[in-house]
Amino acid sequence: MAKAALLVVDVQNDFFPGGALPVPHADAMIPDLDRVISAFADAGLPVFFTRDWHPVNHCSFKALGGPWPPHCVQGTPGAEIHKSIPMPAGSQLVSKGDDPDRDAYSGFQGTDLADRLGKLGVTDVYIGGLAVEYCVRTTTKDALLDGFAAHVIVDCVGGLEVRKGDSAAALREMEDSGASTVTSSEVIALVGAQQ
Ligand code: VGL
Ligand code: ZN
Repeated sequence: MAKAALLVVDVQNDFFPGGALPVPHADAMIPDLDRVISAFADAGLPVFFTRDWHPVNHCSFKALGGPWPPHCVQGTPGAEIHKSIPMPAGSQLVSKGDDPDRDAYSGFQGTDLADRLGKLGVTDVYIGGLAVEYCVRTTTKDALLDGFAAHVIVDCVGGLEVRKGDSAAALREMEDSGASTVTSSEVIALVGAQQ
């Protein structure tokens, strides 16, 4: 039997408008994402939140030769999960990117996420969050490599669009790797029907 889990990727203040590395219009997806989170919680299905959790001297920061402004520094307000995205009781947090010398976009890289999903008997992961070209893309591809079926919730992701078209290319790349794309309404109907 299929068992679903929800992976909410990096919905942290710094990735929203006003933050250090904002995804344009990221707040537009919050209502749909919140409905999906509630649907999983109501169905008793596991909900995981990944968070980018960098030390101040992280190698991805411009001052250290990386591509990004400082963002999601451990313990700062920018690293907190957005206050309009409630974490249901029992949801699990996965921190990544905490090694100063290693860039880590995927929620599976250097974490025990695969083990935690495996122990729960999860077969299918539904993925939403930020940013679609970086952490959502790499998390989705690693989920597939780890043997999970991966489904990207297209209206619950947003892209940085460093170059125009990056988000669309990322979605194509995930599909080419074997991920499916679904809408939040489809996921909510599916999860509701499993109860
Ligand atoms: C991310 C850029 C840098 C992400 C994290 O969450 O997609 N992007 N660090
Ligand atoms: Zn980062």
